[in-house]
Amino acid sequence: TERQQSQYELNTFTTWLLKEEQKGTVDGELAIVLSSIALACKQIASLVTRAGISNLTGLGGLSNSSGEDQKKLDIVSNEVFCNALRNSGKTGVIASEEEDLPVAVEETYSGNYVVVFDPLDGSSNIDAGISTGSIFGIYAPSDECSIDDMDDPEKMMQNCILNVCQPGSSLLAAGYCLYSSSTVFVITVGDGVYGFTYDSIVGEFILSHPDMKVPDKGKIYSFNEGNYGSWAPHLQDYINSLKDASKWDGKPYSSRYIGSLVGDFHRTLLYGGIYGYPGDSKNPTGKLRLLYECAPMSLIVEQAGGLGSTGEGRVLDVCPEKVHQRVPLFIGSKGEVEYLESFYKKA
Ligand code: AHM
Ligand code: MG
Repeated sequence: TERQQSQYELNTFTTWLLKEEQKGTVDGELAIVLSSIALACKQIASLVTRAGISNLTGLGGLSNSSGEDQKKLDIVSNEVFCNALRNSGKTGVIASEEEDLPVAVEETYSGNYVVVFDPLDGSSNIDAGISTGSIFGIYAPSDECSIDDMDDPEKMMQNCILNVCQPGSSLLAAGYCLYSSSTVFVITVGDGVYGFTYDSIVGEFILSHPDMKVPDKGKIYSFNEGNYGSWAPHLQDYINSLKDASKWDGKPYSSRYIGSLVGDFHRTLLYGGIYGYPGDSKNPTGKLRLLYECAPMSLIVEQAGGLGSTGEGRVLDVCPEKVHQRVPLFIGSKGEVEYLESFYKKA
């Protein structure tokens, strides 16, 4: 029989990790990588909260591999993530939205996990105090991209790229941290989805959302509709159908768009609905990056009973050829993503 929980018992992320280890869904080394990531997220949460009073708003003066201007906080958050992963001693290769190429980590002792991340997603929202987030994915350890190949840097880099370019279906773990009115850490290790809310007094993530499930349907759509004019006709038809009240018992879908994937996704996970960033005539593959944005979110949504689609197929089946490759994304409630896909099938 199960022991009754005392009212003074705290279910922290650390205790959850220990239980997952007992269940055999994570091993001790992966648990260390995950705790390091949770620590990085706590540090970024505090930096984001204090940005306006510690001179961390505005541009950092550099641009990233996708040609976007980096904010000061993009650069700092990337450093925080990299340091945390280095200090874990368990990561072999890391790839970040903010780095041109994957990096082989010198301080690895064992483990050699491959970690991909976007340290601060939605950073255009930062200066206005609006939600942002971090996203990460973890692939199985690999020894092929190792610092021992340092005498042949070209070979080392090719191996690192090969190691990082894996389909989302091979992810061992994925998660995100939302920096908003609360700081929420959401994770899957392939055994359901769990959400933890940061308690700044205890200094820990506390289990607040056990076994999260996305509703099968939800009448909220989240797209940057400013791009409507450059969308394909079948996509325009789809959006028009959501707005056509006569189709939906007199009440059309509601539109909600923060412009921060983590925030828009988190709402979709809890309330149901669909988030989309389609390709358009200018950017046929859309904006979001497969490796550290679309694939981790797709693993989470599938583990919660939803779908992550490119419009034409499962995001988790797409094998990246390039580290910063983009892919169209439609993600959320199963019924809503299937309805969107039906417009692609008709096209
Ligand atoms: P970023 O990684 O440079 O922050 O860009 C990703 C963000 C997502 O969080 C968000 O969903 C999307 O870009 C918003 O793009 P847009 O401003 O085109 O709507
Ligand atoms: Mg991003």
